[in-house]
Formats: sequence, C-alpha cells, structure tokens
Amino acid sequence: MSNTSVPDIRRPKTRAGARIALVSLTAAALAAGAALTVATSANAGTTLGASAAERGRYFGAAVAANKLSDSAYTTILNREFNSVTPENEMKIDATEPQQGQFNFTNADRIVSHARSRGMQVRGHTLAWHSQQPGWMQNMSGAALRTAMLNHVTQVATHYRGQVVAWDVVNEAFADGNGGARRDSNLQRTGNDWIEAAFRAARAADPAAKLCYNDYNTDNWTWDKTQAVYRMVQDFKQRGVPIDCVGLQSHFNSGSPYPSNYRTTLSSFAALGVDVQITELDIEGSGTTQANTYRNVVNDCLAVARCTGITVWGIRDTDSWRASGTPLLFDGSGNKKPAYDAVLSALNNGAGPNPTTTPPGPNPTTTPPGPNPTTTPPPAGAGCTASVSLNSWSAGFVATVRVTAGSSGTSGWTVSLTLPSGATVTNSWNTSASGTSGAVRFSNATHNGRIAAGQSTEFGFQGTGSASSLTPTCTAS
Ligand code: 9MR
Repeated sequence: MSNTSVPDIRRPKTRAGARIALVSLTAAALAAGAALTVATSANAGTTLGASAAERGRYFGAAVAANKLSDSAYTTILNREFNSVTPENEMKIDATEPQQGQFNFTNADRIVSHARSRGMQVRGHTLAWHSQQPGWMQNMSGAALRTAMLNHVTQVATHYRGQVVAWDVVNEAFADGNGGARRDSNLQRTGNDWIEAAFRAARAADPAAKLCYNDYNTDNWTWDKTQAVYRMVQDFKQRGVPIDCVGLQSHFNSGSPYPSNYRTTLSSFAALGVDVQITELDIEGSGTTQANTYRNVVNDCLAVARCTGITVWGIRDTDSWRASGTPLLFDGSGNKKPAYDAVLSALNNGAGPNPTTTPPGPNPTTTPPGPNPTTTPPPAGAGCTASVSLNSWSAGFVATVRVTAGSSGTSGWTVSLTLPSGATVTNSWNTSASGTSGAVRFSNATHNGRIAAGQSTEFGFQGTGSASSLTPTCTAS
C-alpha cells in the first residue's frame, strides 16, 4: 500500500513545460489585451497546489460545506489547493446522526466539488471520542464496538475510491506525561479498538491510505509523540494495516513549532509510513508567522515520505481560531506574508524524493513489513511475486508485488493456492480468475509492462483465513 507517490492529483506540467505554456498564454493574453495576471495564475509554481505537486506532494485545505456558496472562498480554494479535507462533514455526528441512518449530503457536496476540479480528498474522521452523535455517546462495551466498526465500514465503503487517505482514528492518546491512551467510551471497549478500526477501514476501502491523526505529537521528545510512535511501530510489526501518520500541527504560543519537528517527521517515516501534516495553522502575523510556516514546509520537503500539507481553513476568518489569524489569507482573501513564504519554500524546495529518510534519534531496527512476506528469488528473465497479508479472524487483504526480471515484462500472471475455506471477494489492479483453491491474477491493461527490475502492485481481498500464501509469477 505504501509508496511515496501522490495519487490522483492535478500534476502540473514540468517547469520547462509550464514556461512554454506561460509564454504562449502570455502572448495570447497580450494579443487579447487581457491582464497578464490572468495568464500566469494557472501556471505551475504560482499556486500552492501546483507548486506542491511539482515536489510530488499535495497542498490542501479544510473546507466547510456551508462556505461553498461564498464565491470569494471558492475562488481561493479552486485556484490554490489540490486537496480538500471536510472540516466537520465526515465526522460521526454528521454522517450517522441516528444509529444506522447515514447522511452523506454535506460531505458529498465537498467531495463532488473537489473531485470535479481534480482535487484529492482526505477523509476526516472515522473513529473519534469527540463529535459523536448522542446515541453513540450513550453506548458502551460490545454494542459500541460493533456500532463503531459498522460506522467505519459504512462510511469508508460509501467513499471507497473517492478518498485518497482516511484519518481512521483521531486523537486517541492523552495529553501530558506518561503517553497513556485517552480515556473514552471507545477506549473502554478494549485497547485493541484502534487496530480493529484500521482493519475495518482496510476491508472497506483497500486502496485508501489509512492514517492515525493526532495533535501535540509534533515535538519528538514529548511522551505523547513517543507513545504514538510506539503504537505505529507495533502496528507495522504485527501487520495491522496502517499507512500514514497525521500530525495536526496547530501551533501557537502554548504549543509552539518545535525545533525538532523534522526529526519527528523523519522518525515516523522511518517506520515505513507516510507522514502528512493534516491540520496546519500557526497563530501570529507578519514575518514571524511567515518564518514558522516556511520552516514547516521546508521540514516536510526534507522528508521524502512527508507527502503533503493541509491548512485548517482558507482565510483567517474561516479558522476555528480566527482571533489568532493563523492562516495564509486574511479575512478579505488577500495573500499574507505567510502565503508568500509557503509558496517560495515550495518553489525553492527539493524534488519529490529529496533525501533518504534520516534515522530518528531513537534508531530502531526497521520492522519487517506486514507479515508474512515471501522474499522473491533473485530475478532471472521472468518475474517474481511476493505477498503481504493483513489477516483478521474472518478475512484478509493481500497486497502482491510483482517484480520484473532482467528482460522486463509485457504481461504477467501470478498463481497461488488459497487455503480451504478462503474465498476471493474483490481484487484491484488485476484481472482475477477463480475465487477459491488455485487462483490466478493477470495484469490489468495498465500494468502489464514492467521495466527490468521494476515492480508493480495489485491486491485482493477475501473471506476466511489465509495465514500465508506462496505465489508464482509467469511473465509474457
Ligand atoms: O475546525 C473544527 C471546528 O469547526 C469544530 O467545531 C471542532 C469540533 O470538535 O472541530 C474542529 O476541527 C478539529 C479537528 O476535527 C480535529 N483536530 C482539532 C480540530 C480543531 O479543533
């Protein structure tokens, strides 16, 4: 599941291409007597989203459905951002106001606004102690666990294929010393509630990146940061499906940007997950605020697996902390110094994969990937395949990596035998034949051709138990 590419966002032209486009647009604009700014505004490097995409990343904003009718708001949104997070509309109280009765109206409006304009969507959030509807607040124990898992399943299924990354679980750790879990009705259903939520999300939408999201996890030395780090490390070691960690990064004088922020980003990334800055806002003004924004962007660009940044609102007046003027546009929609700092940091930054991820200050042995993995034999002329399995009591998701040998492939087929009782229910990026016993997966139209030594991935989901699978690969 995990890789460093940014799926499905508006990729701008290369800089050279953008320049050519600029020249021709400029000429056309001048010929038409139009203002030059009209011609330049859509070019790579001149907006946050386009510039981030040049770095292989996204730049997003939290969006409120009730502001989509404000044209000053949507003008900035549509021009500047290539990712959107619904600020409140996907939360539990919004999507399941009565138990079993789902309402996706407002979230769908945001998703449709974003996707129709080529922006990607981050889902926020499936399981959280806060913003629970009344019926859920009043539940506990096994009934709550079942209701929570049903919620995760229903919402992730509704948005399957439309949401690039989900904040599956939000804010499950307590503040302060000790690194304990936060007490909540969900936590009281059992310490494994977080991994249960992740497994349900994976089963419902196998292609979405699954993130754990929290605040006060920016400073590497804080107990809460270390506790989340240990949980992610444990999940990776045990094959619990997790693909990313979201750092909310709400900064102000009480919770300032820490000088070791880059260490935090790179340390999480070294566990084999993407890192996303999910709710960035920085209270302040002028140069001081601009410098902090610049530092945050530079830190993300320095970590190859920091795949994108979302600011928590568009104009200062849209912010949950409006009085702290923490965003990139003022209340009139003007670009602030912080905006200029972010854009120039993005434009001056390194490419999509700028560095190998440096180890954090607490180097750990890199945990093995999701268990169990068969190691492909040394590549000959054909192809090899390896399977990563995420299994739970009643089902599994398999991710299969196909690697071409020294001749490359123009097509491939992976064969394997499922244990008795296991059945394939769904597959992606492949053409599957058979659902039980001996099954075969051939390339889809888009991924048959693999260059020598390169890889592609496909996946399938099943019911029953599959604790290990041994694939064989045939190239054509
Ligand atoms: O910005 C959101 C605000 O409109 C809501 O009233 C609030 C309710 O809890 O949630 C805010 O967003 C929060 C996010 O969902 C989780 N991290 C903290 C954010 C700011 O409170």
